[in-house]
Amino acid sequence: MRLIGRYDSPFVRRVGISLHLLGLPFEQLPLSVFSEATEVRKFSPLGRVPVLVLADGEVLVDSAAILDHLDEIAGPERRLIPAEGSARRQVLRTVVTATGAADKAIAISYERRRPTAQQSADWIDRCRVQIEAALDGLETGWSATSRLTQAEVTTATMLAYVRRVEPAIAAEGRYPRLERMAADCERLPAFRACPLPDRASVQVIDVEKRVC
Ligand SMILES: N[C@@H](CCC(=O)N[C@@H](CS)C(=O)NCC(=O)O)C(=O)O
Repeated sequence: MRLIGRYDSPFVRRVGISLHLLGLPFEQLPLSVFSEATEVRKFSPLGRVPVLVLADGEVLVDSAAILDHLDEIAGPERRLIPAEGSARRQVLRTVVTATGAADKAIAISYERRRPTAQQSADWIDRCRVQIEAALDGLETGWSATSRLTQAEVTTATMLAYVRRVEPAIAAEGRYPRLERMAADCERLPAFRACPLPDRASVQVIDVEKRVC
């Protein structure tokens, strides 16, 4: 399988980490949706990542659809979103809250790519309020589980991305339960295999306007 996209995207990163957790071998094609948009569109007409190209050439787009397929391959014991019942609903509730927050952080990041005079402070504030509401809800309702699920993977990757785009929102100590959970996740081999670019390289990427 081939995963298209870079780990500066929380959506690509959650797919890469899930592939590692499930022990599914893949190679990554780290195309940028900006500087390599033409290449990305050859796989996905929308020009968005992640894209997963299966061994037989079938192309899956959108992280939720990709993860759904990976869970199907993994089978009932290993899948990262439980197959049914309240456990499934609980994980999905967390996942959609976390992906919603990631969407809003990406919206801020994209707003900042526009010429300074055209950026809307109101829009950025609106997104910030939405991210904070999502994080508040996740923090309040967080309860540790005995086994890693997509709830942890998606929340931890979202938190890392929010920290990079809007460090003040996720300042240390503000969301202690989420911080502890994310720190535990980031130590796992699957997370370490899919690192967010470090701050120094991010600045270089930002200058080149190649950041997600
Ligand atoms: N709902 C999509 C969101 C993916 C997404 O927002 N990808 C960003 C990268 S972080 C992207 O491709 N942006 C380029 C664009 O939207 O033009 C998913 O879960 O895969």
